[in-house]
Amino acid sequence: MLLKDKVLLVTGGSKGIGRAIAVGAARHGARVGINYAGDETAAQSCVAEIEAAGGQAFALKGDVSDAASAPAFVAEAVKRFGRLDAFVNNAGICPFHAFLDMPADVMERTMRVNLHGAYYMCQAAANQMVTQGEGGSITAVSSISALVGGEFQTHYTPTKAGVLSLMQSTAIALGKHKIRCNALLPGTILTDINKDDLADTEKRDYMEKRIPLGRLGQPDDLAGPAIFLASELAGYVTGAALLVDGGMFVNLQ
Ligand code: RM4
Repeated sequence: MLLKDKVLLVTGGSKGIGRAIAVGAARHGARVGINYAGDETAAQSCVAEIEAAGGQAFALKGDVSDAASAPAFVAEAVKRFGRLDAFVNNAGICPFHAFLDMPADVMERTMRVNLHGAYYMCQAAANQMVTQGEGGSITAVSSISALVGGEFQTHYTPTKAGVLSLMQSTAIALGKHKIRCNALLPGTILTDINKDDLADTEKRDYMEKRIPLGRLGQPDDLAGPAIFLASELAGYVTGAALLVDGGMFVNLQ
């Protein structure tokens, strides 16, 4: 029970990596709030899964690219649970597209959701933690794509590099408040955002062959690392970047 009596929020928590982190945190004793963009059924099913296991949870709809969604999400946690101890910024999109004819609206939307949204959410979480005066943990889901590129991800990889850098700078800005800020860098994890891309069997085989552990990741592979960073076990960890990629990044030959 690494998160007993903690309140933890996750953006993009109705499915994929965010859901796995939300359910895992609840299993470790956290009371949980999830943000979701629009899939009410998925969001309520996540809440039901947590409650069925004896936990407490709520879901709040919000477009993270709208700055106002951030204080609203944090305020809901304070209203329901009285505090905020750990925040996981996970919401993100990756509409794969070629560079030369990338539509401006696709590039802009990706920047606004992945990077601007992360900024607003982490800022709102930090302000609540500073008000509480008891420190806290902020974890942002960056990516292996913060470190390497993708032909059809020229709009996406800069956002993941930005999220990594945001955690490095907020770690400095918030250290005086005993708030730890860290980045998770997932490799290729099977989720909704890449199911179409990985439906191409040649692409999927190529990606799998790059992974020393021999398999693509699953959302649950991110739960343990996220719970660790949110917990007291990581009490001296801040400004860190934790690759969770099955060894893909280091695998040149
Ligand atoms: C990740 C990484 C994966 C890709 C997803 C969409 O950051 O690039 O390979 O499938 O994004």
